[in-house]
Amino acid sequence: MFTTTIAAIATPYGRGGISVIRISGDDAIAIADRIFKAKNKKTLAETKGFTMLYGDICAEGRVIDDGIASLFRAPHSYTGEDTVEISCHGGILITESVLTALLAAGAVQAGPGEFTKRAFVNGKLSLSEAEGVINLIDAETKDKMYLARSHTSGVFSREIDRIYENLLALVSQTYVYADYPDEDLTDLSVTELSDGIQKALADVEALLATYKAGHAISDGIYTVVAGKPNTGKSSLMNALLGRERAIVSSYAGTTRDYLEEKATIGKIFLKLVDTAGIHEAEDEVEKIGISRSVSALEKAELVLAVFDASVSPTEEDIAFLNKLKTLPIPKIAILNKNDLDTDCTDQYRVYLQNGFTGVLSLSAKHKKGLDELKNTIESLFVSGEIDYDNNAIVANARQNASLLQTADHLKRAISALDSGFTQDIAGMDIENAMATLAETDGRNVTTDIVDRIFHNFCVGK
Ligand SMILES: Nc1nc2c(ncn2[C@@H]2O[C@H](COP(=O)(O)OP(=O)(O)OP(=O)(O)O)[C@@H](O)[C@H]2O)c(=O)[nH]1
Ligand SMILES: [Mg+2]
Repeated sequence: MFTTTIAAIATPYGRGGISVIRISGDDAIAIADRIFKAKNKKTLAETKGFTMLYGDICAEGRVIDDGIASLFRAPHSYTGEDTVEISCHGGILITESVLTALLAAGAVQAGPGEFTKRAFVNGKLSLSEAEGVINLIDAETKDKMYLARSHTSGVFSREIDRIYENLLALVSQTYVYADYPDEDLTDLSVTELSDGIQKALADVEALLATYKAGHAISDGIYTVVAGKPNTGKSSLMNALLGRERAIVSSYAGTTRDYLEEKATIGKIFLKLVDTAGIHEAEDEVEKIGISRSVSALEKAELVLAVFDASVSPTEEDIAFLNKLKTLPIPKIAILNKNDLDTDCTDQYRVYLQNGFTGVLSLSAKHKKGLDELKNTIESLFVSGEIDYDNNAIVANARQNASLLQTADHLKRAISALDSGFTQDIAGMDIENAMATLAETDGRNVTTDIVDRIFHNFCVGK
């Protein structure tokens, strides 16, 4: 399917013990033989797959290093093509020289994710398994790593296949009906067909219900810490990060520009944004900072609204709080500085009765009450333990969108039967559902989507 043989450095750029340069394609073995001379005098061409040979690596007419060539013969390789992986010493110049020699010997430089794209196109991986590979590489939290592994090991793909097979069995019965409408050949009554579709819809909806957690684990939740100046937003940011990242001072207007950092909260992570205090400002720079705070709020998936509960609420607090109530996302009100004697928490609670997902009194400075805040945040997205080895979890917006379309088609099939249409009419909706379900895992997806997904990979993977 691919005419070129690609090569790329598969290990990170830098000094290290070993670097690996990968070559994949019809000419991979011949090209590797041009630069690699095994000590046992055998060429890779006359060596069987799954073999490692030790030998010299040649470039520019001389031996530049010695190393290992690992040979994988099609289809038994990551890409499904003939593949050679050359391990050399991990110096930047050595590694680049090996790659340059391979390019001179006939390979072309691989683009980002091209090895995995070939694996997908050659049927070695489903799309959700390939997406799992990039998440595994990108994982900075344990749960993102476990979820990615669940995808690379096919837990999600198998669930999609299972639902697909059930729909295929149903649709084949509707074909029998369509071909012989007057004969009593089909085993399925309308009620049984409707039950079967209901069951598939329940399976799809169960998957859709996992996206909230999958998104929080895999993508993180864009969370904005907002409030008036000096309420303790940056102190809260630092407390949640567990390090002194943002500048904290008693001067109102300390944070001028917004600051984004990742904070792990149990199984999920937040893309936590500290913002400039929102108020009527005169200063030009401050005005820009405040407008950035407002834009961040517009993108937010969760707001931590910080109030200084050591002083009574002002008109400005109440106006801000009422404005927040109009945002259609979860909001947690933080009544900060509860360590001070002048704790006015109860005065705030009067205004916070509706429209907030949670109201918590804490001290960001003294890191008191943070566990409750973390539990509240985590429980908005994840409840209980997650069985990554057995439960399929939707991990990205693309998968979710295909499943939403699948659910719509199935609902249409059910209402067709409810309205008295014949089985073959419902069958058309089931077929549409099968098409979008197949897209979820990469069958039927357009090349544009495939290109976009693999573009997010690193070169060499
Ligand atoms: N007593 C007490 N002081 C706090 C607490 N949290 C923050 N502060 C103090 O309040 C002041 C302002 O804190 P910051 O975290 O800089 O507040 P901010 O909301 O980021 O302020 P701006 O960036 O100016 O909008 C600092 O002097 C903090 O030490 C708290 O829980 N208790
Ligand atoms: Mg600040």
